Amino acid sequence: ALDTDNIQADILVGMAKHTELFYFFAVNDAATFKEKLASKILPLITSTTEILSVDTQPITAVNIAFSNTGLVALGVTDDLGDPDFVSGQFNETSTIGDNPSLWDPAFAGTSIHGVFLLASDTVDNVNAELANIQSILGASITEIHSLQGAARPGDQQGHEHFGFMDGISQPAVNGFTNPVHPGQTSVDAGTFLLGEASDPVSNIPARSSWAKDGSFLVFRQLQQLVPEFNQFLTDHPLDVEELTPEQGSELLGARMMGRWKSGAPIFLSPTQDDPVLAADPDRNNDFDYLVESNPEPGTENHFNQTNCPFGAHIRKVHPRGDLDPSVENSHFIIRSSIPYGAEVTTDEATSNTTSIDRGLAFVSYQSNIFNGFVFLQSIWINQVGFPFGKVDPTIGVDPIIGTLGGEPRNISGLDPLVYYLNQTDPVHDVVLPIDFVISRGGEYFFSPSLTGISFIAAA
Ligand code: N7H
Repeated sequence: ALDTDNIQADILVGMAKHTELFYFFAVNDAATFKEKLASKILPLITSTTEILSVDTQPITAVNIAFSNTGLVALGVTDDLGDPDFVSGQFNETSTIGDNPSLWDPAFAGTSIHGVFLLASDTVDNVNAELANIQSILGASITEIHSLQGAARPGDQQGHEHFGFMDGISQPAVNGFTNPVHPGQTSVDAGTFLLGEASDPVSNIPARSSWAKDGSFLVFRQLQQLVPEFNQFLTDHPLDVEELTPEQGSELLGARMMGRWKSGAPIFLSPTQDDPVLAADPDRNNDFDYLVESNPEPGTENHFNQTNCPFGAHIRKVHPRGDLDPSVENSHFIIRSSIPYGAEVTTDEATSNTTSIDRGLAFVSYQSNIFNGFVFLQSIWINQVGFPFGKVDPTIGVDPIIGTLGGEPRNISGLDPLVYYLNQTDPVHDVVLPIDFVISRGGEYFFSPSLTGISFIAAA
């Protein structure tokens, strides 16, 4: 079993509650910072064990993670076996398809040393804990940036800003996740935690000593242009028999995502939403994209995107059954994101124009940044041909988050009727005129175990 007393809470369980603050800082005075880290900050850090039981959950859960420049500033120069971590995210913008001129200046460069994640039921609680941490650390740190995440209000709780339910599909971690639901893939803990079973990186001493049970945290501030997204759907309803234009718009959005707004997978419910299916953890992941007999005998998976476009968001990032399981299973991430920014205002909705910044504070955990985030982003999300081997060699980038540098994106198979006929003519692609998700930057961090934090403090 995993040592859950030693693993930070956000990695395996996710500590996002109603509100979560990401507080990015630089260290000015390493000696003072390390002394306070050991004496006063470490006792505040929430472990997996603590978050799992209501009796031990703190009012505000606290996690901490460090960038490579942060570890170096603190005197930790051990090789962690992860070149992307060493580069930092800003140096990889071209690999991951970002336009650095659209990045928030706070993320441009490698000046962020660390991040506190503070999660609670109220902003007041979070601010009180932040004030506590600031008074402990005093002038030894400086704030570089902060981002306040929050669950959306009312019935939109759990839904991201485009309106889709998030957090439905996560890999199961062997030796930890219980129960495992149908359709959930079980993977060894070393995919997420350094030094655990099947850790893909070997012969790196730190991974089996102080860095064991830590995880790389990829942070991304992903802006979502919600009024523009909604306008596009409204203006381009899929023309499917018996659907009203409104339902045709709904269907287009669902086919871009691979799930209805409720979370029901379109592969299982292709023409209409099914909230009961969405809410059932024993059914809402119980599918793959293999079509053997449906709708016509002999129609194979790579010819058929009737139920789900080859390039739908959830298919791009988790191509269930499209790939050999040995390939698919080495690219899992655990996601722990939360929306940020206010609800769309009436002015924005009527003008179809974003004026307030909102989006997703994206967090993923993996034991190797290349296998996880970078691979998904560069080989799957932003590759026009992926999933490879289908009848259409130009499927398009991910319609939700893929980008061609802001150029219009041709997406295959969004119209179910066209692909029922196995046509490949690109004239039937839906063209997305702009990117509805824009990266405002991010950084790569290492989220150590609690003993790892002690090691860093003593370095
Ligand atoms: Fe995605 N969304 O809220 O609209 N994502 N995602 N994502 N995503 C998923 O199945 C979304 C992003 C994954 O196992 C759902 O839990 C948005 C990045 C993975 O079948 C929804 C943004 C990356 C899955 C969204 C965004 C991923 C997944 C369905 C950016 C990786 C699981 C809910 C603003 C690099 C797929 C669910 C599976 C699901 C949304 C970004 C990855 C609704 C808005 C950058 C692995």
